[in-house]
Amino acid sequence: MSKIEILQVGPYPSWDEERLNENFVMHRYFEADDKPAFLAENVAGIRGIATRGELGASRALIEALPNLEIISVYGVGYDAVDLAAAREHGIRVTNTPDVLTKDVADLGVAMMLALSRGMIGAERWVRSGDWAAKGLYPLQRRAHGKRAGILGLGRIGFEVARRLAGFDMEIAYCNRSPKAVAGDWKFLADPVELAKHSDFLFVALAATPDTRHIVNRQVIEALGPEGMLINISRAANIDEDALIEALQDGRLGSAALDVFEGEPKLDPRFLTLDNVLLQPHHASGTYETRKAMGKLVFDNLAAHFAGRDLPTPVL
Ligand code: 8YV
Repeated sequence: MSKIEILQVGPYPSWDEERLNENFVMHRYFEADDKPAFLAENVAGIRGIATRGELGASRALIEALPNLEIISVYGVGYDAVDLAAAREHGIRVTNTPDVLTKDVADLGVAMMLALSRGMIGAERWVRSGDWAAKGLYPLQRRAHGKRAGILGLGRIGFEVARRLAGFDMEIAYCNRSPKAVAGDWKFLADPVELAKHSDFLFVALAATPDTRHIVNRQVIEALGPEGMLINISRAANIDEDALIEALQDGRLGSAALDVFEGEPKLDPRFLTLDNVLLQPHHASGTYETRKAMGKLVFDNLAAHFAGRDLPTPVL
């Protein structure tokens, strides 16, 4: 029996690609110079897409594949998949939740600490010889005991809050509705109110059309000149122009960001700011988590084509 053909939209680590290549015919779309010609040549046999959270699958791509049955996403965020198109064409969609939750939360908390305590600059202070030449590193800001706001108390937001409770922080959250798991954490229905009650505001919600720019100018100004914004979700959840302008003129204190509009290309204005911590969308980027994500991408494809229940279905 011939192997099932899969369109691979982005690269995976070698261990994932070996497993996929052993079991499927993988068409490496991301390497094709002439993508329309590549699709035309291979379209007939392709029954699945293997993609990445930030790459997704557009309506155009979905509708270019008449025999497409499933889209398997390497990542928890499936906002780059046109779900309406998938639904219209009866195509299954899967993602890789849970296995990455705690790593993403860890990096969010690490970003808060690294930026509030000036660790990146401190490393440069030592390596550059400034410590010997200029003396003590400038004082930084405390994190423990401060006020933390969690915008989106989903799996990742909950793990962030759970970690921050260990820093004796006063925790509030904003969600579509209060969550029983939140215990005595304060529920605020309005993102502006949450920002007003936060020294550190974590953006941890899934990106949807309804959440686009939920962190707008008003939220940013409510967080204020002493506040820090930490984004471990999607850039689309923040009005990036409003963010940059507020960082430039001091209406916002600082920002720690793992995601950007147009990534991996950033708005060049970010590179002129000294009150930001810039990270290359690697919150789930550990060997342990990425191996688990890659296995789920494979397991969902294998389950679908074997007629079994999908391990982690979205649609
Ligand atoms: C992944 C992510 O790094 O899970 C997601 O949605 O954005 C990240 O955890 C990314 O999708 C991998 O390409």
